[in-house]
Amino acid sequence: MFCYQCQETAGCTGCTRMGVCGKGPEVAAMQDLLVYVTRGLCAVTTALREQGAAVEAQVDRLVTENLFTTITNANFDQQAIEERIRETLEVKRALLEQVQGAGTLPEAALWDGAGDWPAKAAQVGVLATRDEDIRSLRELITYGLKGLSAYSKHANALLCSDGEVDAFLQRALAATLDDSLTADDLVALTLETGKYGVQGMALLDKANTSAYGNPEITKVNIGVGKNPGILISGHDLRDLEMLLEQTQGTGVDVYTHSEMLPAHYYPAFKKYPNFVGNYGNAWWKQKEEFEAFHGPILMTTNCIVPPRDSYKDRLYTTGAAGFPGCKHIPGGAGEKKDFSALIAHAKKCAPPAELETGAIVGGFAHAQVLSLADQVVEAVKSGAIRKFVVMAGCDGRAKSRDYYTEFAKALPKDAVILTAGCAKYKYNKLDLGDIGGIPRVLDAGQCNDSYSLAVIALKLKEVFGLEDINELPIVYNIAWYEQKAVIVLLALLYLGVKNIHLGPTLPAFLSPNVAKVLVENFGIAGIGSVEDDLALFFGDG
Ligand code: FSO
Ligand code: SF4
Repeated sequence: MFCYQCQETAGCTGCTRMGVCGKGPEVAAMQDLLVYVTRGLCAVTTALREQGAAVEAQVDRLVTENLFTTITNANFDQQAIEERIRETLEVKRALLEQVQGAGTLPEAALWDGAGDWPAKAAQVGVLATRDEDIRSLRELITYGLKGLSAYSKHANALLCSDGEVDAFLQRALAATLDDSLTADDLVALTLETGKYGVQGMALLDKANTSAYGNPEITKVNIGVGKNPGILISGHDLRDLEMLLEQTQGTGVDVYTHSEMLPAHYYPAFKKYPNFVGNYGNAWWKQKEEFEAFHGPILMTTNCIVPPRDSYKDRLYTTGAAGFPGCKHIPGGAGEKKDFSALIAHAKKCAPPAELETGAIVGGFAHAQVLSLADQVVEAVKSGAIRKFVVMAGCDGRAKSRDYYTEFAKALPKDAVILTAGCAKYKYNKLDLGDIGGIPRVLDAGQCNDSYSLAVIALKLKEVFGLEDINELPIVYNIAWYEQKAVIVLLALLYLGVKNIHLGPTLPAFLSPNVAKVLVENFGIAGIGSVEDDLALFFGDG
């Protein structure tokens, strides 16, 4: 196997025997093959679109779900992945018949699934591209598209889609098969991926806020109640809504975990009396925390850590998520999922053990922050707020990520953190206080809500009458882990944001030359020591 798509890749170079995430070589091989057949399908759909033919929404969904399935920690179930390969080959076969001059399509589009799959997978993985710069750019684009697929899929779950995003996604994925493209072509496509990243996140923002209202300032309980509970993790708000509906009057409470925390900020979910609070921390602490929760856990998206036997029978998956031996709740976009098995299971369980007490505050997505715009602008003009520090992104296991806690603690008292994603768990329980009533940690929501941070920055640029987004008193110190962070990064680059610091390590999939392009054109940098970075960000006084 060879996989280097996430920040925790072995030795900062690549997982070759076993994933640090727990992904074994057989699953890795089938994920490689799934990406390969999906690329092939995209070459077919792109050719059809060029011919003027329409592509059905079902095919668009198959593409996004396939890519989502291969995101880090989403799906460890080899059979489920093989089933997707079969389905993709079947859909591709039917569409291929409609392509004029199909013989000129790349091999991935023409492969019909014959032969030994593991042997085929070994020929089509990441290392199949020999040139390290072309490989680096192809993978950078592919990972961005995986993130974009995740966000599109969440919008699809709320019956929203954007045909332009789907058509681009498929065109760009097909382009990663095209040997005639130069490194410069692929750099241009990388930036175009960022453009559609913005569009995809805007789509999801609209889907979420139309369905559930605009996030608002909210205090979220981090303690526990006395009833048995169901813990819901991941990012899918539609799954949460269905779970809340179905648990009404059952005596079972619902708690959010990790990236589901921001659901509490939406007005629509506040009406459910059994929506008790948030339990635990970021994804990587789940082994201890799921054990202590005592009740069933629903993983709606990625961020599964291979479970301990002690709670494996309580772990359920749905959507793109999967783990062998764990029950999977079926249901596609627009379908009602049946969570009765979890509810019956919860009734037999003890209430969650208390991990902590108190509350955390969040809900600072664009509408909420813009409603406070006068106060914020005044604080900046008076000097009460010197700088905003965007610390969005992911959390992870690496000890080196303690940097972010120390950095948050050491920030000057006139700095405000803007955050989104699970990176927040590194500092959202520190009491960092407020500046004239504005909390020093403003949590916009999930990683996709980084879109809100961009909207806020663009609004401030307008209010201050600036030419360039980089003239704002905003600095970027972002933590990344998996591929959704890649699309957020590409989106920020597309919006013209410069000098983003990315840590705790730079992606292994950036070849030295590709890293050089990002450094020279966008000022991308890694992180240093807390002291040095504070001096860098605030040294101008
Ligand atoms: Fe975190 Fe996991 Fe949202 Fe990622 S929960 S790491 S960037 O999947 O998706 O922020
Ligand atoms: Fe390794 Fe990350 Fe790939 Fe898992 S997802 S195999 S940890 S690079």
